[in-house]
Amino acid sequence: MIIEEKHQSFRNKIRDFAEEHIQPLAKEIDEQQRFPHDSFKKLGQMGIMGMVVPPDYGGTGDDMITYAIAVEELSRVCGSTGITVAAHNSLAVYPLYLFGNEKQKKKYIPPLAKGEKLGAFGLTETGAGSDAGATKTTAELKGDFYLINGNKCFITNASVADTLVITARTDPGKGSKGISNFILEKGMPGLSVGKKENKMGLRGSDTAELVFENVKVPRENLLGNEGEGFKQFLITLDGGRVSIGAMALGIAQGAYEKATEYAKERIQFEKPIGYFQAIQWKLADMATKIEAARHLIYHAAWLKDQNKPYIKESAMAKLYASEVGSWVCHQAIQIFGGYGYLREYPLERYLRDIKLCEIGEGTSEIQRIVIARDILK
Ligand code: COS
Repeated sequence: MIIEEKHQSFRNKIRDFAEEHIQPLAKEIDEQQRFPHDSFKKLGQMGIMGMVVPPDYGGTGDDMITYAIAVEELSRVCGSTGITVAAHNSLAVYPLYLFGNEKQKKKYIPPLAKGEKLGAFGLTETGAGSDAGATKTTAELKGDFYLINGNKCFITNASVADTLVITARTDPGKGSKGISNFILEKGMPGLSVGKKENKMGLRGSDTAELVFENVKVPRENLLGNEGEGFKQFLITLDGGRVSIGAMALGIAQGAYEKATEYAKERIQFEKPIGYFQAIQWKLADMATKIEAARHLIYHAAWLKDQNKPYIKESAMAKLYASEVGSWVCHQAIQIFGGYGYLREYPLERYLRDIKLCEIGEGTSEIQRIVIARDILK
């Protein structure tokens, strides 16, 4: 795995941008549950909304390591911005690029890649979370269109997305092989947004239900072929897991830096608390685990860039970064003591935000299953 000079200079650029434009909004969007539309317009102008696709489709064609750094640096100051960028790129733009035909790609990707439009991925249902193959939403072919009926829940960007990739069952008798993916557009009759969720964390990101009531979707909006949907979304989730790992890494890094600064400033027993070994050992463990998570994430990203298998590695990266990240956020609050528990300081937001990384795009339990299957296959 090689971190090149270009990665370092990109990190400097995105960090400057994040500290200037994203960080100042983080507290307010969390408190108000406000989606910061303008941030994504600006990120679009910087190319961050189309990092996973080449310039032919309006993207930057960056490698996966650069993309992971982008999500990491945004999440270092604001997890909500990090997850919105991750879901848009990895779960909406990327499957369109991977599985779309030329006409679909030319039509849908450029406005997404430039940040003029936002994307979402509708997979999860109330009865189809970890068991994503249990999708109940149906798509019935009626001549030159499909009629889609059903519901999705916990969908990131649901109420702000213009373009949605969703999964539906085209063949009820075929289990996971009877699932297909479709491209939907905001405003299609019968497509509506249901309940907007009031979340513990990532409150500046949008999470809502999607409702399909006889949505007429042109046959040409089928992504790939009928029955390929299950594999398409497992492949999509592999990439998505690297980005959620990067998000956890960024949040952990942000919490760790704040705790380190505090350890140098906070005086107790007439000394900065960083003088005491109880605090030193915490900081040393935090730094070591964060660095290990960073290596796992960049390694998984590098494997993908080399077109090498990375299913196990992306699951390991997400699993480790999210569990270690949660632990780091706990330790950071501990170092802050009573102040860490106050809303006035960002530490409690970091802890609320990072919890999602152990749940979304496959729980930690699912990551362990993916890893174990790969080991035992
Ligand atoms: N990439 C590509 N193909 C994959 C794959 C992957 N990561 N994982 C499995 N496949 C293939 C398998 O090779 C198999 O192909 P064949 O039918 O040709 O043999 C097929 O997909 C089915 O695989 P499998 O039998 O392992 O599927 P399961 O139904 O047992 O499900 C898990 C496996 C649990 C791992 C899967 O359902 C999963 O990842 N669930 C979590 C979903 C999730 O993350 N939900 C949250 C979404 S938030 S957007």
